[in-house]
Amino acid sequence: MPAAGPDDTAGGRPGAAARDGAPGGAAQDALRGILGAEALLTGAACEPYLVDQRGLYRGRALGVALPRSVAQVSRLLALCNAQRIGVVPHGGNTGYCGGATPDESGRQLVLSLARLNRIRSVDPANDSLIAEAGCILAQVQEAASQAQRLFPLSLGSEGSCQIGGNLSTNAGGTSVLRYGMMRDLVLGLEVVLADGRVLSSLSGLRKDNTGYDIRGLFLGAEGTLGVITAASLKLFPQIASTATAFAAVADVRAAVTLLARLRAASGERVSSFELIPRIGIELTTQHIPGVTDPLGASHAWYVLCELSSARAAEPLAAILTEVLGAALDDGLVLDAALAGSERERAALWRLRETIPAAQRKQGAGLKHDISVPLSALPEFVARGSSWVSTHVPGARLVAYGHVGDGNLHFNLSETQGAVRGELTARAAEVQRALHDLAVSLGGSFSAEHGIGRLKVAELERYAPATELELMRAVKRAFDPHGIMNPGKVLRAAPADRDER
Ligand code: 2HG
Ligand code: ZN
Repeated sequence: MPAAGPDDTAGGRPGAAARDGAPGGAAQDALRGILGAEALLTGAACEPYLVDQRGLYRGRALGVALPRSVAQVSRLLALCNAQRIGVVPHGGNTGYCGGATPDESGRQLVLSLARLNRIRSVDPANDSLIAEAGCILAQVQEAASQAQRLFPLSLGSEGSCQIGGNLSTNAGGTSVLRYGMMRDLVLGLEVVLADGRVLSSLSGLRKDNTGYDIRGLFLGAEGTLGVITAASLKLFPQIASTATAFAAVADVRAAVTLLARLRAASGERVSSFELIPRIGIELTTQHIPGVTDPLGASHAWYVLCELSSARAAEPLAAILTEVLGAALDDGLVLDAALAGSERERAALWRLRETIPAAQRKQGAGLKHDISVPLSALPEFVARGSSWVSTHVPGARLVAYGHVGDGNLHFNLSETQGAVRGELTARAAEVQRALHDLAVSLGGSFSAEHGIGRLKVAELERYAPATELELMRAVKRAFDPHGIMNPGKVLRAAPADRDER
């Protein structure tokens, strides 16, 4: 599906040279006037910004802007809006759906937020901090920790993903079960609108019932409504004790039951509950140096579960041992190991967090980021696995993820020695079957990775017509000329095209 350009009929207006595929000299000069020459990359220097991390898309760009201030972002957007230049906000480039990659026209401007990377303030008494969009997630976690607080968002890519990207994609990760997704961790935003106006609500209020939640619209909008430049984020008490276990479970239903038992026994102490299939251990021990199998015998399914508390004197290990012991007696759990040290805990998490990297090393793969109500998860896995083994017998199912959130990465990997390209050639058919199944069980075809460019057609297929209509109306209201991340989340609607 072609990505929609911001404006294809603007010949004669400023910026037309850029749109016509010429080097865009006038537009580039104007951008340099705002940013300074060194902050506009052109030519080969743009290369790292033109490909998404999965290698699904390769675009071209008019340039890559690296503004240092919100004022520069504002002037830059005002210029792009006037000249109908599409703007593609770009964070740590760790997204899964191509949301930060420009299209192939060479007419779009990549807007990197990397230099807006200050922690503006920390307010421990209000349990909040203000971070600029280009801050790396780990930098935000560190700033919280220095104030004896916790910023709980936790992702495999936390050493390189940027907070602006986390906000724009409403990132999830491994502690959603306890703390919610990125949307739940935000108190306020600073956003530059398509026409350059700046919206700011960074005062860190927890209560502010004053009309529509305009701010909320930018979370998960993937830069299609405006550019988030800073956010006021919620902080929590620091974790003082944890207990982590790796347990083999009888099946997926047993995993769901175990989670319920752990929750009941520990109150709000379950912070992570991740499902790992046998192949997750095989792939990581084979491809990732230093990863070992935590249990002796081989089992079909495992969970990595963690209890944590802000109180040091909490008997978390005792609770975990007791619940796992009872589950062993009942046949829900087949074997289990508790992490006896921080080093052992880190090793368990390394196993979990390197599954995507190990899957990449294995060869081509297909990814499905589905969610269903927890009660339907065993049925989804049973029916999905059976569909895969019947229809794609040559592939290996690598289904893992955030069981506690009803979210699985129901991925497929090419078997070693498979004919190159055979699995990827069937991507559309496999995706259709698995997404249809998730939706038929009341679930979602995109639980935590967003829409980007990859799932625009899926959104059109599964979103209720009224919702799509409203989304398009919101897009028109915020971005009447369609310059903000064109072709991501929504394809340009016919009405938008007429207007141009
Ligand atoms: C994870 O949970 C990430 O590890 C990546 O969301 C999932 O690679 C994937 O499919
Ligand atoms: Zn995930």
